[in-house]
Amino acid sequence: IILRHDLRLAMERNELELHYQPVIDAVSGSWRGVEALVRWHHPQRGMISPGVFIPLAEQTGQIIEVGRWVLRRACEDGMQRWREGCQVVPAAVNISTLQFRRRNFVEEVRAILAETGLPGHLLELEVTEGVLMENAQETIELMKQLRELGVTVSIDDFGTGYSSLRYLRDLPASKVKLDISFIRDILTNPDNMAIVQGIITMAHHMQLKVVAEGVETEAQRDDLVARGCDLLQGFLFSRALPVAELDSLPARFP
Ligand code: G
Ligand code: G
Ligand code: MN
Ligand code: NA
Repeated sequence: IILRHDLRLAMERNELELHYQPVIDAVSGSWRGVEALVRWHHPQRGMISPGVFIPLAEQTGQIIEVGRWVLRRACEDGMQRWREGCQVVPAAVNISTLQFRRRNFVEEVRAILAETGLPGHLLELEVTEGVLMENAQETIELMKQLRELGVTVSIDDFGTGYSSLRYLRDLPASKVKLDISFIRDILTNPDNMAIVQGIITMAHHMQLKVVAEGVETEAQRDDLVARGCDLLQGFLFSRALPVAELDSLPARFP
């Protein structure tokens, strides 16, 4: 098992790494963004998935420190790529509910943007539906403040929570990300087909873009494109890669 102590050492020893998975335009195949996904390169245990240590960090409160590191690194990497004249697209960073809800979160984002020099429009934040359920009014206010910095917010794992669709209507978010579970059997499960189509129709009505995650096959991609999905992400295009390897990918996916 992983202990609080191990995670503290991991931070001190610089064992966390940030990888990036491209998000592409469903129609043109060109890059529209990247999602930053943290990894823990453990000296003995090898690569530890965030699915393992993020829940632990949330329990111990260390997610605040881990989250701050991720945010800063994503902004630094984006800025570095900009300076090097690489193709720069917005980076989406996952934000835990605890981190988002913390007093001064917006100030923290503002400070990191100022310190790294990254323009706010090159940063997106992904929050889950859980954030919406606790205090909708406060969430709307936070998102408006982030928007003033140029930073946009996406609703991650959409469709898995129990948030009211009414919240979505009132929310200054820019994208919803369809949960991977809907995509996995979209071609064989009529219920999932209907849910995905319903979310896309409703999101478009509210001026929100829809991102499908976990796209692994061309058949899934074709179905999502036909249903009007805007953006695609998944192993069909690329897994998450270290920042230095992003340039080995095509500028446009066929
Ligand atoms: O990359 P992978 O599929 O192993 O990610 C597993 C989970 O960990 C995903 O649900 C993802 O949202 C989450 N995750 C990855 N990176 C971060 C991060 O930097 N912060 C938070 N809060 N969650 C992350
Ligand atoms: O933030 P979120 O929980 O949505 O994180 C996305 C997760 O999905 C990451 O753990 C990432 O490694 C994983 N992932 C990305 N693309 C694919 C894919 O095509 N198939 C599967 N099974 N997982 C994927
Ligand atoms: Mn995500
Ligand atoms: Na997701």
